[in-house]
Amino acid sequence: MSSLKEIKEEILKSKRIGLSFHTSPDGDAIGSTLALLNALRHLGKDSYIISRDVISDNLSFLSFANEIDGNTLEPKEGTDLVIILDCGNVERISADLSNYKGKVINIDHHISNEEYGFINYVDVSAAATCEISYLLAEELGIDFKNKTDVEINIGSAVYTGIVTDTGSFRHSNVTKRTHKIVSELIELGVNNSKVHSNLFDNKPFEKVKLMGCVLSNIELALENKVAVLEIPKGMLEEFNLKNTDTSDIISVGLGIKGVEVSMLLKEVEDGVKGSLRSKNDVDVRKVAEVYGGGGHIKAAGVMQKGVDIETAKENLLKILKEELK
Ligand SMILES: [Mn+2]
Repeated sequence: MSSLKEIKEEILKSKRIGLSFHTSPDGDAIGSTLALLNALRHLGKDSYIISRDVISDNLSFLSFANEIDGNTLEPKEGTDLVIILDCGNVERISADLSNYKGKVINIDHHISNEEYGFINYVDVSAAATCEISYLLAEELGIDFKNKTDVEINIGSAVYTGIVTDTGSFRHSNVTKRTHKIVSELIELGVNNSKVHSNLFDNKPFEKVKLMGCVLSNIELALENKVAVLEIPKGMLEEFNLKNTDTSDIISVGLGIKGVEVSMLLKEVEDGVKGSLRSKNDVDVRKVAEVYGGGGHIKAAGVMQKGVDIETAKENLLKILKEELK
């Protein structure tokens, strides 16, 4: 793995820097990127967001979140460095780099990372890419003891990614370092309660009704060890929620006594998007990888193209059956 110092040196000698993340960005992708953007702007660096995705409502409170508007799809003229955060492979980047000839730095924590950068900083022990953004900001000279708006804005973004990627500190990816960084964020004055409220107590009414609809059709499979949740084609439109993040619905399945794996299947234009969460020992990344997906041991995702929701479900259950033995 490269060092944060190397990344700092590349940043300092770059003239124009574009930042991007994985498609359908979550709190960690957005948080780690906006933390770095705030730090770069503070250093006076010409830096901007490249994204085909639009910021989701519950993350719009973060500083510069409004710049994630889906309007800049590829690097701007004169860009000599692109930094990708929280994204394991090139296909998932929310930016079109096909015409870009400059350098790419890859900062991530996914074990399946394909090291596609000129510098790859992949720390699989980080609970969130936001942990790395925090350390990189320090490396870049941000002093979190200063407690001005700049540090608090960076800190709030970092806290957001840590909270969302750890399931509010409940997942086994949480380490001593996670809590150490968070303790420094609280000392700095990051309002943890306000961040939680923004993230989780901010659902559109229609979203709660959608959750009700999905939950009323929940099924158990493989001797009640797997919960299956489905969002068939048209359901999101029915509730007027086409661009809403639905990944949080999956955790309800994991809350069921005896369930080891929760699976959410979402029918999209060209196939079925599957999300998998594991409670204990089942490695759902292995299951996702069989169909070209990836992620972490306890949280993974996979896109199955050209199949219907029933086939996608049977495919994943077949692999899961082996894993549950
Ligand atoms: Mn992440």
